[in-house]
Amino acid sequence: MKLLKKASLIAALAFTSVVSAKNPLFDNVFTADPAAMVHDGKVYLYTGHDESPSNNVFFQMHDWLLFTSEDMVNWQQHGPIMRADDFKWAKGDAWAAHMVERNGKFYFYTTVRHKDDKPGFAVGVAVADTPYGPFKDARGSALITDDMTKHTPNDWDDIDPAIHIEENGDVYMFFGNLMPKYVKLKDNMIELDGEIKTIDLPNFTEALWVHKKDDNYYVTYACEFPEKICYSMSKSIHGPWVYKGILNELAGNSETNHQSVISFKGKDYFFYHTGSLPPKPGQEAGGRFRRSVAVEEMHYNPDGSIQRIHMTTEGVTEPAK
Ligand code: FUB
Repeated sequence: MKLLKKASLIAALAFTSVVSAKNPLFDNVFTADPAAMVHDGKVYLYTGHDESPSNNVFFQMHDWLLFTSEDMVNWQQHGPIMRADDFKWAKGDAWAAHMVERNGKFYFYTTVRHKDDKPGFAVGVAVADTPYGPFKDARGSALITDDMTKHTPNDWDDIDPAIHIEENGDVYMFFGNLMPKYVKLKDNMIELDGEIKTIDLPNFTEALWVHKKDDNYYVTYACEFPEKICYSMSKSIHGPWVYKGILNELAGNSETNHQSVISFKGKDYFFYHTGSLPPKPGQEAGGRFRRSVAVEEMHYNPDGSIQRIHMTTEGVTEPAK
């Protein structure tokens, strides 16, 4: 059985197909929780994988998918890069993740549900020598477990890890649901280096993402419920964060709205997910548990603030050069 799983994973990795941009980006598979990484002239888009048979059945998410593009218009579809149960201590639930490169290694921070010895959602970290994998658990245990934070009673308050590496090499992990939190990581990328701190972000729900442009830090996050994307700005990774308002409105037909921001070949892009994939014969349409990743160009104002995202059906039509 184990061998079979490995074999099908290798087969999936070998299989790639090319699709052209439109929104949602991919219509042959349900994708969610985009986490984009720019590396060596290429965009690596890691996504969750919605497999719920119906929008009345809660999330069924077992693995994470990978798509790549050299121009933001043409996308190569790869197979799954990892399953939640590749973490031996995890039960399943491959929720939002984040990939980052450090010193030639690729670290994949993931949300998963922990086995019953430490119940609740947890954060794991896997590592590989290439952005395609193969990924293996970097610690053999969770980096964050539910018992480590007590700010909210729910057992899904330690989800959605997002990494930011400072220019001096310091690494921070942002994460959380209902209470936004961050913690410094050691240089080895797989251990905490200090206490977990909280941040003040209005109407925070989940899906933190931190990026820096010029001398401004930005934290974008899902706010309210159903979710919009809001953002705050700061001059330091430690805040104070100044609330700047709504960046993206409710995304069609989905209560969640999980974003990812990149700069690539001189342009800025905003990934998000919607529930707007139309039905196909024999297949229920997209919706709250059957989501699909989309992307738009993102534009900054001269004062560093970000213009409201304009969600489109066309997506990105001009190839990045
Ligand atoms: O995809 C499962 C969960 O839904 C993610 O972890 C959240 O950010 C929300 O998108």
